[in-house]
Amino acid sequence: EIKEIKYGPLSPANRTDEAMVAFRNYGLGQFIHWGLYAIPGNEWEGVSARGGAAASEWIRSWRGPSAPKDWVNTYDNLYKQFNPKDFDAKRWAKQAKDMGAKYVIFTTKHHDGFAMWPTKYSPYNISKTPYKKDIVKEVVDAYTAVGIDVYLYFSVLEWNNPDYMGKEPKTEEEKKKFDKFLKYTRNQLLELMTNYPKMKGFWFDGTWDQSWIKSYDFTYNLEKELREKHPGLIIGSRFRNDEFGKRHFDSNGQMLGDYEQGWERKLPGDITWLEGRDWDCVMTIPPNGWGYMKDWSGIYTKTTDDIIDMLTYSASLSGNFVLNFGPDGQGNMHPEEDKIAKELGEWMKINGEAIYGAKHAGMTNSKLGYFTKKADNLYLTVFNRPVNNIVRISVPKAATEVPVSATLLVNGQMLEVRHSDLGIDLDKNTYYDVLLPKSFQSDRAFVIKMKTGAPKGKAEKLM
Ligand code: H79
Repeated sequence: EIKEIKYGPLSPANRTDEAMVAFRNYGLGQFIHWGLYAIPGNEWEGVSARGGAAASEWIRSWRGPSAPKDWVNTYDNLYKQFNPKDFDAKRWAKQAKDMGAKYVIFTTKHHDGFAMWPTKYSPYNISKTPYKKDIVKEVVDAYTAVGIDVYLYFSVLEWNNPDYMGKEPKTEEEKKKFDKFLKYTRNQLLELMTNYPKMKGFWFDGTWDQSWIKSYDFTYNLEKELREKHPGLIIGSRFRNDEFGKRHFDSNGQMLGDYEQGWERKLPGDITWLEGRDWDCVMTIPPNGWGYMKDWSGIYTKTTDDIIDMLTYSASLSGNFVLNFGPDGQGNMHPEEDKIAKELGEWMKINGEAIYGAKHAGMTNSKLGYFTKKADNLYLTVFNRPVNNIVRISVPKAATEVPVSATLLVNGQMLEVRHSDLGIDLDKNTYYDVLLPKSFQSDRAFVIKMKTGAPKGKAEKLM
């Protein structure tokens, strides 16, 4: 039965305005985690924080015998050393552009509470570092200049703020403190939208504590205000919860926000898991760890092929794939990130057509590869090439749209399409075989682009 909910969604499901259509068509994005945690890079004075902190950007929470003495205090003072001499937002933006990213999500403030912009509302910000300059502004300007939309990552939770508490504020004093914190959060968010009017949306994080969850009246009004002040603003499902404490989705299952924000380092199993919602997947190259990690040895770090797999898989389920980068304390990407960005960009230049603006094709993905569609184009990204060079695509016999011609995206070569059929009435499917030339070789996944149209003629009988 339907529950009466006062604090449900504030924006319509499946928005069709220009900003939301742009979001829906991005395909590929870049995440950047940059903050004070870039300085230690997941270790301190030769001691690795692995195992002692969940991820490199969580190093402040490093405890136990291997943690340096007075570590929290050391961490909180790292800002005095933040002076990234190699930072050049234009270089990052060019790299992202060459990689094929259509949007970037940049950490304005992570859980440590340090602001990468000169906020008026806290002294703990970039202007107090030797670097001094407004990093958020440099990022917004450089990326916007090359046509990449900018989204601002913002952690509500703050580890070092005495006004913040994880639990529900109960005493008068706690209530006063947390009320101050809520006002501060509002001020910062309005400040970000005012300072960087070109920003397209927020990517919220750190909203899981009871203090925030119990503030549903405040957050409801805040979301309303943010939307009013910045028409077209895009907010994910992590920002808010209803009055029953339901996060992401209200108690009636309605999504809160414009896109589903639950796909962090994981992917949906199939299209039915999404029920037509917009979504993004945010992914690290190491298993976990978003901020800079000096040492990538001894862990499985994803390959360019892994990334292409996850990207095309996301597109086949109509979602955006966002690849994370964690630059070091000087403003340089990890060398392996540079390598992956370059290789992914080379692949996207050829095959991006199968990703940008491409949607779920109504076809079943298989080990062969993943399907996307755009207008009357059907794309199949092939990861496992059959040894007989016959790419067999099964289509329900009742289908009114079937593959009628095919080319390879890499070189435009026409491929023969053969309609074959088992000739058995019980078989619900009929088969379209795309024949790959033996001479065609590819080191990576490749894309077959098919034109679809009404089925014609009788099928050849299969043996
Ligand atoms: O910024 C990156 C991570 O640092 C951040 N999100 C990405 C984008 C992140 N923070 N936490 N997590 C990811 C994992 C959260 C784990 C949680 Fe919990 C489990 C939150 C609530 C339950 C662990 C236990 C943290 C708080 C309690």
